[in-house]
Amino acid sequence: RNTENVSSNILKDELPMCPEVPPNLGPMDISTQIKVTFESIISENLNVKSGCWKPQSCVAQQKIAIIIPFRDREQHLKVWLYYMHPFLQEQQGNYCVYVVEQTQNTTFNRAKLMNIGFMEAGKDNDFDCFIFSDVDIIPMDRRNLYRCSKNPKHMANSVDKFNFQLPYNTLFGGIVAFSKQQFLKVNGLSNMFWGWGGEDDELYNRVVAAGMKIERPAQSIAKSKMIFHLRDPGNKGTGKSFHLISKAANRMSIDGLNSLFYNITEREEHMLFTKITVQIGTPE
Ligand code: UD2
Ligand code: MN
Repeated sequence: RNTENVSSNILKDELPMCPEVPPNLGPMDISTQIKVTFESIISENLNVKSGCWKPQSCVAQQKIAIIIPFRDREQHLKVWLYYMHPFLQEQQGNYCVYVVEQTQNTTFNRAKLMNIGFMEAGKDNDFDCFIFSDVDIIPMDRRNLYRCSKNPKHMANSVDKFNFQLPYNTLFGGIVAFSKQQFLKVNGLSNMFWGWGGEDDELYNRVVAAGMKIERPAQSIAKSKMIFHLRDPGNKGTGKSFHLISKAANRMSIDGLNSLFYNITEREEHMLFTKITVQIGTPE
């Protein structure tokens, strides 16, 4: 038994590091209209276990947790999983997928779900990198690397919904990547954004207030599609967020990861993702 361990360790040590830029990446065709079942996606991704995968031929440079805030978007989740498992594998990522689901019938709070994903994934593994993605955005080019950088990275800067342009310079929604240190530095996101909008702009202000810059991939490789949808019933915009956004720097140290309360009601390990269902309360 001891010798086995030793030899497998040696084998592991002999694996080279994966290259910084994985080989042979390029554009891909995607259709957001595809009809797939969980069973068919599982059968095409048998190497994925509890939502996790890592390359066998090299040692990945980062351990990545992908966090998806979620409620009642099953069709979108299927499309996302169908495209993204092969995509992340082509990129030689060492990754796990977490779906953080808010329990029904309360106002949606995307930011809080993202904070919870960070905390809960961190209990499973020492992840280096956290990529927060909407369930409805699929990149169209494998060169858009799902990796963390020296600065927090905004990866959805060329979405079809906005004609592949950045609608405004401080947009920070859709997909963002933070190293563990970067996310801790901004104390995560505000927990105070109930309903649609503003939480991403507030996060942008936190990053700036913490003295960091934002990176974006080149627009030519960042093209992505958002699956068409209407505004969800439990996610109406409140219109009250401007004040909160502008005061991000003042609140950053007291509103975020260190003021986060929630109850996990269920944790399910599916083949393609871990699902964490949480009660997060309601706006006062
Ligand atoms: C924009 C941003 C998004 C977020 C949002 C405002 C881009 C490309 N996207 O998206 O990141 O800042 O504005 O909050 O900039 N969700 C559910 N169930 C719900 C409601 C939301 O699963 O009932 C999740 C899901 O992952 C969804 C995400 O929250 O993709 C954002 O909600 P949205 O898609 O309705 O918002 P959208 O498209 O305006
Ligand atoms: Mn959307």
